[in-house]
Amino acid sequence: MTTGFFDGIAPITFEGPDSTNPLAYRHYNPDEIVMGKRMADHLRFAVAYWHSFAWEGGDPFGGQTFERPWYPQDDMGRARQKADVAFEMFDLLNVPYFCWHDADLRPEQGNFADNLSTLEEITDYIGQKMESSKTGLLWGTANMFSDRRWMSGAATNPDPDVFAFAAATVKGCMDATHKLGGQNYVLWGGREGYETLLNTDLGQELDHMGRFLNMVVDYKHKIGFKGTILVEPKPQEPSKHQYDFDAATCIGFLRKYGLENEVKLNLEQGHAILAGHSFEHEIAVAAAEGMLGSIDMNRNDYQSGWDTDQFPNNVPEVALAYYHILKAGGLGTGGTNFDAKLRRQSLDAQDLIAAHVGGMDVCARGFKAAAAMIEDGGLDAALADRYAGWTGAEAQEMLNSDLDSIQARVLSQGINPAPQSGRQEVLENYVNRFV
Ligand code: XLS
Ligand code: NI
Ligand code: NI
Repeated sequence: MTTGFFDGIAPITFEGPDSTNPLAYRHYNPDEIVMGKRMADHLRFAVAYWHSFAWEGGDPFGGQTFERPWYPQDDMGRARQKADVAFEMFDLLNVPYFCWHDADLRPEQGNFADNLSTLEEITDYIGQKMESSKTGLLWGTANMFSDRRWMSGAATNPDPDVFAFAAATVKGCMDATHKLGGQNYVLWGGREGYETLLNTDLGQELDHMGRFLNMVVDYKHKIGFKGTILVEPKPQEPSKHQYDFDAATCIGFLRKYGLENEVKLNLEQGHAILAGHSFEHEIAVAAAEGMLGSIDMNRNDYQSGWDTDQFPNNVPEVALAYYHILKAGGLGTGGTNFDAKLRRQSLDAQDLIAAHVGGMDVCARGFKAAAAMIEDGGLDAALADRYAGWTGAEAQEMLNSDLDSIQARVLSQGINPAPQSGRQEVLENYVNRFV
């Protein structure tokens, strides 16, 4: 028996690029082999429970616009109904993964003991559903930013009782993630930052955050959780400044607190833009350090300057992101999570399906373009050519020498570099052949 929420919508299948059916995949063909692997296994798509089922359509100027049979979300019966609808959507989309926050799954109870027991109850229910579903858990996480108790931070809160509440909460969420076979556990610190330095001891807060994350890693090993611990950079919003500002900042933080071999990054397209970067920049920075973990795929409205969490629709942008992911050896335990929500005027069940179908198709198209560029090898050849000088023995020896001997060599050989073209436009034209 179904909930009826998606009545009239058939399972979404691949119909090819010529299809005009708005509810069909035109590019995402899960079983198609690309670079030796099923497309589904490269992309590892996930639905974000919070945007698709918990968010009610509010914005800073107005409240709920959606009407769903599982509202108001203050009751465990309706939490189960919400889970039923979620799994119906996962089946319709044939999506391999989903992701959640504790607060998306069950109502806030106002105290820790009841938060924990209701989380256990609903994740047991979800676990039963997963037994007959093809959809697995990409990651779980704790929402430590919505309730007012978190207003001054979680692990970075000046009040040690909030640190304790946060630690207890994360333990419960890690246990639930482990129970459901989660592939990763994510920490995004929306309120781990500050509103004003006038009331903030930045050094102490960072030390607490480093200690907290070490406890998370210790607990992962204690319970034998094989997934990856991920932190998610974002420069601001909701805090004025967030400590996990961008990939480079997070990497410095992880090294300072001895976590560089334990924790990787979950990078989000819109967060990269908020930090003044491109998505491929963030991916390349993480990949260069071996810390690429997973991606949250979305886009911002480039005029509004907010984290608008829209579904992706720009193939060339997505192609460059997947190009760097493929170059880094793929997503590993990570995946492509649609941390994306409908516009608040998109009221219908069909909008929810169409948004994911479009997002998956845009990603598949970009991914295939990226794979074609890798297989063609044009960018790699251009790189090899540009750095060819460094393959010489003299250049390599220089890296192990010193300023004295380098100066002597420049004088004796009369070294006088001849500038070479960077060929940016040539390379941009090359990319345009594929996207
Ligand atoms: C918010 C974040 C959030 C994380 C999970 O901007 O992207 O959705 O992905 O807490
Ligand atoms: Ni975000
Ligand atoms: Ni995110």
